[in-house]
Amino acid sequence: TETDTEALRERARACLTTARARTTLLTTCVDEPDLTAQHSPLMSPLVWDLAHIANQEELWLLRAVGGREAMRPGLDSLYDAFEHPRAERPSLPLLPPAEARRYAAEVRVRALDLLASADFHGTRLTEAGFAFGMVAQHEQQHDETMLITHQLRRGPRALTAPDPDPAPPFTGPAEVLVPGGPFTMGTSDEPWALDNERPAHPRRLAPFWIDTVPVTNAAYQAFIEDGGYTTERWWTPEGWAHIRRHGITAPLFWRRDGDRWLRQRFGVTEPVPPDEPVLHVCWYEADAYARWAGRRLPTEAEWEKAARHDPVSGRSRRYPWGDADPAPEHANLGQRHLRPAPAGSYPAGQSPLGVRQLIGDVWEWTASDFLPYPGFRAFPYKEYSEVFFGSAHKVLRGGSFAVDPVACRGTFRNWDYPVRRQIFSGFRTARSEAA
Ligand code: AVJ
Ligand code: FE
Repeated sequence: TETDTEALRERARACLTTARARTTLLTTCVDEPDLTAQHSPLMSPLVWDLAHIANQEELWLLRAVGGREAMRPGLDSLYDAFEHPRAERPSLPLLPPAEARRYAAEVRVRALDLLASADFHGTRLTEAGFAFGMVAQHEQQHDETMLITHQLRRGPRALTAPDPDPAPPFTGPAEVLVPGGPFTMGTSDEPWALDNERPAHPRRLAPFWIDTVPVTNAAYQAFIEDGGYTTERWWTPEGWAHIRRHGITAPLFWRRDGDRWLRQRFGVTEPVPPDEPVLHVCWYEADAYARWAGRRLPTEAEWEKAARHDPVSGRSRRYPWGDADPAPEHANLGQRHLRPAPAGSYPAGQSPLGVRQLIGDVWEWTASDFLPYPGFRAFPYKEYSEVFFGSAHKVLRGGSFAVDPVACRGTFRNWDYPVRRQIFSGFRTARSEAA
């Protein structure tokens, strides 16, 4: 209806504006040399992300939707993520910070202009404002990427945010039984869901147990202290070879100090907080911990069933708490805190079966490779998802404290190499009921 269209138009405008406020903060809280420097070969200079955000907005909104000409010929190639790997980007003739800001602002003025009159019922790209939602999600995803760059950057603190509320240690049941049987995975009716989340399709799972809360630093420390990193049998052959080759003995950013662990976070060193979900572990570490604990990582389908399945109605919810958009009482999202909340936080955000913190706090590694759902169709470009399908990438679910609600849903799928740990990654474990 017309009201729905106007509500989506307003939502798109609000999401684009929220994203830009975040981008602006992340690119003005450090000096110019820090914007053009490469803080890690794994990451782009911040100024690349800024102009890439604008270039994608120009490509998908101004040109694909609006039919406009390129604003500055030559930019597309500089900011094409596939043409230039991250390590190469600092040596490109990138727009200097002031130019990148001007370009981003010019694109945005025109994009909002276009949004005001765009037909939301025309093509698949404009249906329900999809392209605008996609561009807002893209900017927020790069805002998370830029926050990772900030975490890797050395030097004094540049960003601050209030800490999450303290919470008493979680004393509920350690695990929850998810009944076997069918559930609906993925979505066909979430207007801004990306291609890899589609279509909705039935899955049948055996009953399984899943951790009520993400694995904490205290639990992970027990694995370390029990010789987890020096005991080959907990690791896959690839994982074992990887930690040996790179001398990995603890999560990234952890450092031993006498008999305690310290952690560096956004320019501040602090003791590792025991009740917080563990962060900055790679898939191999998550997998080894689970084996040590006599458990395993949940599959992607198990994670989604735990997060979305309502055993009373049998239907799948948008979020663990229901169909309402995320609010602060549901989950730790949107960089309003720069750390995960203590395990057991956000009871209002728990699933019908009582599983907590599935959304927000830490991305959760799953056992699954990133593969297309039955009936998958690449849209609007095959470089968004399709080129990444296969056994090289593992799926992460649920979103971290660094993810904005617009880029986080019960169906949202993230993926990365199993060695990655600069990302805001943690995990929870599971076991089959029969075991
Ligand atoms: C979905 C987070 C893996 O950062 O590579 C950004 C998102 N795609 N620009 C990535 C993305 C294109 C993507 N991840
Ligand atoms: Fe991108």
